[in-house]
Amino acid sequence: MSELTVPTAPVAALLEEKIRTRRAHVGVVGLGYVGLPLAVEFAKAGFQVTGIDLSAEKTGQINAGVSYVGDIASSELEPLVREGTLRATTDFAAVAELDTVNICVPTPLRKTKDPDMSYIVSACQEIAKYFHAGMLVILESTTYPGTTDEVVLPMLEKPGLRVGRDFFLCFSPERVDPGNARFQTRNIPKVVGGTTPACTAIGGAFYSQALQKVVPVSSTQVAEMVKLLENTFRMINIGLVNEIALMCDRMGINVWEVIEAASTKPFGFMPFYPGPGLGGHCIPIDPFYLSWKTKQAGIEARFIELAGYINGQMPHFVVDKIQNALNDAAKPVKGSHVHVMGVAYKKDIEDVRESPALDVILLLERRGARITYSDPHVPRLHMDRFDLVSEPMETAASADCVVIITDHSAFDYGWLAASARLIVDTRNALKGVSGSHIVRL
Ligand code: SAJ
Repeated sequence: MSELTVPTAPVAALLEEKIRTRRAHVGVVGLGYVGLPLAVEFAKAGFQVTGIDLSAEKTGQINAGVSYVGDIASSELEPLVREGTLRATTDFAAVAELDTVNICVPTPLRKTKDPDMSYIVSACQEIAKYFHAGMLVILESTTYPGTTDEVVLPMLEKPGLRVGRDFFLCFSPERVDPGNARFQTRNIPKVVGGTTPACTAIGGAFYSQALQKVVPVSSTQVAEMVKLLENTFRMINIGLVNEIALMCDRMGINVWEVIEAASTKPFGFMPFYPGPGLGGHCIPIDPFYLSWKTKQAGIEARFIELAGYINGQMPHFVVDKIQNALNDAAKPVKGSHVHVMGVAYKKDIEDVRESPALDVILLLERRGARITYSDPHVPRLHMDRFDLVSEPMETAASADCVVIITDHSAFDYGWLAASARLIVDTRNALKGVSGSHIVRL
């Protein structure tokens, strides 16, 4: 005869009560530009928070109350560490004491444009060692639809533990826009979808304690797809406007004027701008997580592939413009001094990941140009074939050609237009400035 088992309160009710009374011990794995702000928000909401990261340098800085993430001031972090609300460790054994874990690790692409799931897998392998009943796990890393239920869930399941009853699993896309003063972790609506309805409910209750708006959806796949739609939308529209720029260039039409006038339409239009290519660690990458998955399902993501091709062509187009501009000045690219203004992947930030400036510099160097650059946010540019340091903007005055790749606010464009012999402007930074020495995208 089976022994009488005293029915325990449903695990969900116990966990939800811990969350609502803020007695839950919150964990965040991956303390980068997504994880650290999330950890801080939950600590500020009154939870005990433990951050886990592989980098002892990162955890050491956090435990010293020093922030290395632009969106979090040390003055905001230090009190939380001092009062013991937030601590960081490299030891995953801390998971044994946690009630919730958010996974915020990178999801890059391999060179073959296949998803690199190694960070998610290794984080889950470590979490699984200390994982216990009653936990809520939420994956935040951008990934293809199906990852949470097909990759993460099997790594957490243990004999006798059933998802949605004994533990809870969700996906919630990170929407952090580094440097955005208006939208920060706390006030960006938070989409969350669970493996089961009970998971979604717990995930929603969790985020509601620290964030302003929660948007529950019916499954992890929907939540995974939301993020991919958001960023694929941007990537394809940037590709469209880059193709429009190529058309306008061929027809001698000022594409910037076209976009400015189209933007007067008060509905049904959203301006995007042409540029030297597509940089960053989100937009050039996220859509290929989607196209990789759809290929598995036998569907060709043709818009993504085409936009990827067009965006990938822009650095070549820019280098051709530079070559033609030098040619018009009877100067070969070979041996000419080309000065690059701005190498970060977008204005007023320091990140150079996937920056089109890297492609432009490599292409010019292959054609024999001598390259220098100025970027107040990027003091040094170390790449496989060369090692450059940012030079004063005055260097532009002595160059055979200046190319504006990233239109940082810190540049003095009036001085540049008056001082440079020849300028290729890929960002319309010299809008309204005329001169036969200025060539626009
Ligand atoms: N770009 C263009 N033309 C445009 C817009 C962007 O060429 O009209 C280029 C940029 O120069 C850059 C690349 O595209 O090289 C990406 O720029 P981005 O403005 O999309 O900035 P990201 O990569 O920082 O994207 C992030 C994303 N945030 C998240 O994924 C959480 C994206 O969803 C945001 O919409 C974007 O920030 C934002 O709006 O700032």
